[in-house]
Amino acid sequence: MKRGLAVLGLILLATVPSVLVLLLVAWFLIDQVHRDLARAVANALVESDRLIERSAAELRDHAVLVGQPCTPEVIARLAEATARSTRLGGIGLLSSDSLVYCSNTGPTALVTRAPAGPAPLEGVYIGWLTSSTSGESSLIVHVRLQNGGLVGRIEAEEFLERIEGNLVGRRGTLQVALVDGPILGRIAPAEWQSSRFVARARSAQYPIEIEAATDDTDVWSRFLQFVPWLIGIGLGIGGLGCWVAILLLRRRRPLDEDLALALKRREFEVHYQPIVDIQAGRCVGAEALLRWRHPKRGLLRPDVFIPLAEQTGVIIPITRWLLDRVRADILLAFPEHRDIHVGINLVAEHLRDTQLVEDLKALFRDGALSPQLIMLEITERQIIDNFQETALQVMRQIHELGCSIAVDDFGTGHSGLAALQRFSVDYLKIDKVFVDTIGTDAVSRPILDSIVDLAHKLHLELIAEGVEQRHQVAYLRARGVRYAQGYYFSPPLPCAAFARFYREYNGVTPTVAASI
Ligand code: G
Ligand code: G
Ligand code: MN
Repeated sequence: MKRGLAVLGLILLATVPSVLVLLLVAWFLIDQVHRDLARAVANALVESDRLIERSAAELRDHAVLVGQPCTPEVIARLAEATARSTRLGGIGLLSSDSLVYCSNTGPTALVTRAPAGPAPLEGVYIGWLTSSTSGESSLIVHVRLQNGGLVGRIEAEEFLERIEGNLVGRRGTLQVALVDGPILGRIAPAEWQSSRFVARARSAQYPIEIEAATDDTDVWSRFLQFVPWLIGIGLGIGGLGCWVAILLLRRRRPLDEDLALALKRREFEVHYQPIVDIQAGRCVGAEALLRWRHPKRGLLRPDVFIPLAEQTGVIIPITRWLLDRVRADILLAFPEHRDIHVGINLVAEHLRDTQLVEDLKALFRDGALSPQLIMLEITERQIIDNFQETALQVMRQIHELGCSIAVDDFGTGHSGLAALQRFSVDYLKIDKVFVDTIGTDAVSRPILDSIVDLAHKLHLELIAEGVEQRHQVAYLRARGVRYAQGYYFSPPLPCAAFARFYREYNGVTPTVAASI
């Protein structure tokens, strides 16, 4: 569950920055398009004002004609001026009552429309003229003088092309309209579809409004230029995220977290190392040794996790589970021969209160298992550490139940001989280091003999541990040591294998249960 959340978090960590970068780029591009459009409109307005001013200046060159009658000579001069003009498509003379009475094409009585406003005085104004045949409007530049004025016509198409500034070439559209008047015209690329982005502005001098627009192909084409970068950034961030994710997921969970769950997940096993009566040549039981089948680290030996279980307190429920397991194993694997003695390892924690005694009582409650079969092993060091009232009481109660007590690893701790007497134990387990001295001239060699003598004087039974060689067995037997365990007889075995060992060693005919 926690791990799932972690994975989700890491995926987000890897993707969110990429998405944010993508959004940022999109926002940046859209903003860029808006600004480009605004700039295009501003440029177009500058061009448009300039075009109107130049046209007005050009018209003023012919101011002498204003007020003259529309003679063929005047018409010819207007036609010539029109032909020479690069901007104007027609020039006319304006009477004092604002009527075009003469133009390059001849006498006329045209009214050009100007946007509503105060009656025009001297100056430059613009208006429009809508063709009665095509319905298209053109821009009319008025230059008003005292006695009349001049007008010049700029074709809408010409006007747009002059102010456009290649916006259309870059997939835009440009439209010019007169304020309170008609749309003069619009130019757009042939495949123009929609105006997703629009910018609009008015001239400060003339009632002209210019609008520029583009569709999103502009954004897309810009976006595509960024794609290689985006892929690079995305891969970079994603890769970094994955790398971190893998590192975090690979990181081993601390063992104590696993240990707390191991019981519930049924990851423990019990192995049995046979204990042999070397005087009688019989297997009499075993020491129960925990194994932890860790899902990732494989089979773990107790020296790795027992200290941890002690620190975290889970040793109490683990031992309770072990006791139940041992009981079930004995009842199942030895249905007829229930004289299997089993040694159970304790820790100091077990001597601090009477919980263990309660657990033991529960174990024997239904009478199926005899308390005499259970031997509780406490190391010498743990006994010394617990030289106190509660520990004494716990051990007394263990004895009252009928179980026996062994001092484990005897000789390796501070030899608390006084403690040994007060605690009244039944067995001493001679540590392997002393058994190893048999047949050598090690300095510690006499200790083994001392332990054996001591045990005899205190009427304690001895169990030699870590016996590996025949001459060790011979020596121990000759010295009167009764029990031994070690690789010479057998390593710790799973229950079924131990049951087989027991039957073979003791020459018991196999029963149905032996095949377990
Ligand atoms: O063979 P093995 O590695 O299992 O033994 C290592 C030590 O782990 C043993 O000497 C024994 O003291 C300890 N040990 C094994 N099983 C248990 C157990 O169930 N409880 C406790 N407290 N110690 C155990
Ligand atoms: O409870 P105790 O600390 O005695 O546990 C004995 C430990 O020694 C266990 O880890 C067990 O697997 C191991 N062991 C048992 N017999 C032998 C043996 O003959 N030789 C060696 N080297 N180790 C043994
Ligand atoms: Mn032990």
